[in-house]
Amino acid sequence: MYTLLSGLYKYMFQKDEFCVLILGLDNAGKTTFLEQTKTKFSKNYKGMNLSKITTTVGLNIGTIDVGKARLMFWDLGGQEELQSLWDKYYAESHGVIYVIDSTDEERLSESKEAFEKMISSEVLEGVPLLVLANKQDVPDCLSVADIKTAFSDSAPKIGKRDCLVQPCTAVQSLCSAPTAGRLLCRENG
Ligand SMILES: Nc1nc2c(ncn2[C@@H]2O[C@H](COP(=O)(O)OP(=O)(O)OP(=O)(O)O)[C@@H](O)[C@H]2O)c(=O)[nH]1
Ligand SMILES: [Mg+2]
Repeated sequence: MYTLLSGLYKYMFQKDEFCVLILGLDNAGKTTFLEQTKTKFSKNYKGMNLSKITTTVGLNIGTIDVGKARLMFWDLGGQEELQSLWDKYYAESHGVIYVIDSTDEERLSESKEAFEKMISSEVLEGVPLLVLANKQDVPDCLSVADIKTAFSDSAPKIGKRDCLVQPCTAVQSLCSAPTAGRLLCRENG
């Protein structure tokens, strides 16, 4: 009887958990995006002052519920010396959000290099990918189309995995975090 009831309880209330990595160069806006996501989707989370966010050394973790899915975000530091730690988290991730600073044309090729290294990992094969062209509030920033063009020769490495590029303004919470959730839910049935 206990097993039956606990099974029923789990069926009704237990959420499927997915780990989503947030990657990208330093200053791209990853932690800002995570903070906004937590603020928008966690009822009792007040959120921190965005101007107090400093560069991430290590990782930040955030959890939100989207429908029957629980998304655990791991926001990793993007500085060059920290990028070598990214692959330690690949095996456990169900999705990747890659954040690009659309105002930083100078570092776009550096970002593309880090992106290509990441998607070339066999461990991430088939893992859905959401690319955010962040800082769209800044006049004259690169558009999604510009970024797609700059990253176009990465397409063969992306292969058949689900991949979506979206404009984003993390400081104004104008991007859709659950897009990652929807991608994941589709991928995992
Ligand atoms: N204008 C503008 N600035 C943004 C936006 N998102 C983030 N920023 C700013 O970009 C800077 C870096 O943001 P972070 O969230 O710390 O960047 P990060 O990717 O976590 O950087 P690391 O932790 O060093 O890897 C901060 O000054 C943010 O306020 C945005 O949408 N628009
Ligand atoms: Mg950070």
